[in-house]
Amino acid sequence: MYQDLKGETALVTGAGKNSGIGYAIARKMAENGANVVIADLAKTKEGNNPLITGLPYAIGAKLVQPDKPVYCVTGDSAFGFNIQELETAVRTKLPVIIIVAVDGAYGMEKTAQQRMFGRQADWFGHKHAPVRYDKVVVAMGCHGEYVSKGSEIESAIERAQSSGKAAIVHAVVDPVANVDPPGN
Ligand SMILES: Cc1ncc(C[n+]2csc(CCOP(=O)(O)OP(=O)(O)O)c2C)c(N)n1
Ligand SMILES: [Mg+2]
Repeated sequence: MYQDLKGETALVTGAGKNSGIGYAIARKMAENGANVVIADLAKTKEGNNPLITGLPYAIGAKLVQPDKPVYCVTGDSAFGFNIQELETAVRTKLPVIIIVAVDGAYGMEKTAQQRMFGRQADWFGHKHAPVRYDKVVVAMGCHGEYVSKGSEIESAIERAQSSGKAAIVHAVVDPVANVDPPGN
């Protein structure tokens, strides 16, 4: 996937600076010559890294670079903040590809709790009910893909690209591994 994205436009967001998966991909893509924007680093004036930036920034990037593929890698909670912006993408015919890392949780909060209270303490206040984002977005006029293995993601992205629609790849990630992701 990293090689395939060489030279293409990408926009990465996720979950603040700790979003390991998003940042690992971003770094690799930048090494391969892609234009990478880390949307999470768009700080508010209070200095926070807001979760909500990925999808709207992807739509904006596609607006100014309509001939280049635009990808956004985001956590599931971050995506849930403003999933309704997909209506904008559909209405304005901007086929962005959003890869949603689904651990069913505010994963980075688990990382923070672990740091503060230790691994043996129970995690709290982080879980979501299960949501099939690939199905939700079809009802909004998008293309949806579901992947549960790394080997499936490349073909899912290809199908998303050829759909010509704004597309979501619901990518299942291991919720335990996501507490200590590779880019962390
Ligand atoms: C607007 C906003 N609210 C809260 C936070 C604090 N925060 C940082 S990461 C995070 C959890 C993100 O979860 P998710 O997007 O699912 O990514 P994961 O860590 O699970 O991969 C939260 C709540 C934030 N950065 N921005
Ligand atoms: Mg998550």
